Amino acid sequence: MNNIDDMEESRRKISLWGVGDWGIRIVGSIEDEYSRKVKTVAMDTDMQSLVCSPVSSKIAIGGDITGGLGTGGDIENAQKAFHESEDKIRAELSNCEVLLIVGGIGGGVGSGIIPLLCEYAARQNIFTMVFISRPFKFEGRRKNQCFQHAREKIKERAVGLACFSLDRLVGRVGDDTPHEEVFHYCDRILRESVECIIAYLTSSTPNRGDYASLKNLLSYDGETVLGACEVDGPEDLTEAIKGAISALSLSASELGSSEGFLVQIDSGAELPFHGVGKAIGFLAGLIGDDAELLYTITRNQSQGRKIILRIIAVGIPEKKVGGLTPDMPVTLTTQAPPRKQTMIDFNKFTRGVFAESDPTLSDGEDLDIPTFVRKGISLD
Ligand SMILES: Nc1nc2c(ncn2[C@@H]2O[C@H](COP(=O)(O)OP(=O)(O)OP(=O)(O)O)[C@@H](O)[C@H]2O)c(=O)[nH]1
Ligand SMILES: [Mg+2]
Repeated sequence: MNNIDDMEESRRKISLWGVGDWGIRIVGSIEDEYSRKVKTVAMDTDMQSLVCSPVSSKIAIGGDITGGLGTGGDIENAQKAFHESEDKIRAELSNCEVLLIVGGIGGGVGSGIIPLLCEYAARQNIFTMVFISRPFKFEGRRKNQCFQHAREKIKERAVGLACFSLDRLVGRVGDDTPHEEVFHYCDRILRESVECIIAYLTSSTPNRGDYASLKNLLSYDGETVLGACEVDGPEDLTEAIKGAISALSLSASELGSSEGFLVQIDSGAELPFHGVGKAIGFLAGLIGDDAELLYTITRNQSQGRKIILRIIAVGIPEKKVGGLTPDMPVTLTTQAPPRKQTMIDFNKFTRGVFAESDPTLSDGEDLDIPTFVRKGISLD
C-alpha cells in the first residue's frame, strides 16, 4: 500500500464483518496496521456487544425480537432479525467488493446469520470469505450439529471458508491452565488468520495478492490452523519458518496432506531475495507435491528489524476429537517456543509418551516407568 489514496481505495472495497459476540470481539481486536486497510463492521442483536466494540460501523438488528439482547442460541430468532434488517445490510454492503466474515458457530447470531449473509453477498456478486470456529466438543452435541449445518450452508455460498476447530487449536492443555488463557489463545489464532488474509489482499509487493489464488486456497474442505514465530532480523528467516511450522502443531502426515499454505512475512527490514527463497523453499520441501503455497511480504517499519512470520495451513483432514493421535507434531526448533505461543502449557506430560495411556500395572508397579527409576537405583 503506497499512499493514502490506495488505502482509501482498499477500505472502500474490503469489508470485515464480525457477526455475533465472538466475531465482533475478534474484529475489534485486529491490529491498526491491518484494520485501517478495511472497513470494519459489527452486526448483532446484542446491544452490549455492539456498544463495547471499537469498529467503525455497527448494525443493530432485531431490536423488537430480542429487546437488544443476544438470542440465547435461538437460530430462528436470529434469522428473523436478519430479514427484518435487510435494508441496513444492503446499504452497508453497497460498493463492497470483498467481504470477510468472522464469527463463532454455536450461538444463535453467528450460526443463523453468517449463512444468510453469505447468500445475500453471493446474490450481489461479492467475493466472500468466511472464518468460523467449530465449538468445543464439551459445548454439546446440539452446538456441534448446528456447526455442521451452518458449514454446509456457508460452503454453498462463500468462495472461501476457513474452519477452526477449537478442540484442535487448544490441543492438550495443562491441568492448571486458566480458562481465560485458552480463550485468549483462540482469539489470537483467529485474529492473526484474518490479518494474514488482509495482508495478502492488500499487499503491494511484487507478488500482490490476487483474489483467484485466495479463492483456490480457501476452497478446500477440512480444518485450518495458524502458526507464528518472531525473530530478530532477516538473517533468522529460516529459523522463523521453522518456528512457525512447529507452532502449527501438525504431525508430519498432516503437514504432508494439508491442501494449502499461506505464508505472511511481516518485516521491519528489507528482506534479501535469497533469504526469502530459502525460507519458503524449506516449507515447500515438507509439504505435499500438489499443495498450494502462497506468500506475501508486508513491511512494517515501526518494528525495527524484527520479523513476524505466520503460516496458515488449510485443508487439514478433520481430527477425531478424543481419538488416538499416533503422530507426534513436527518440531523443527530447539529454541524456546515462539512468542505468543507460550501461553498454554501444551506438553505437560509427567510420564513421557505414556502420559495418555493407562498404566501397565503388575504387582502394583507401573511397568511403563523404567526399572531403575521404579527401584530407586542410582546410575552414578
Ligand atoms: N475460544 C473462544 N470461543 C468463543 C468465545 N466466545 C464464543 N466462542 C465460541 O463461539 C460460539 C458462539 O458464541 P457467541 O459468539 O457468544 O454467540 P452469538 O453468535 O453471539 O449468539 P447468541 O449470543 O446466542 O445470540 C460459542 O459456542 C463458542 O464456541 C471466546 O471468547 N473464545
Ligand atoms: Mg451473543
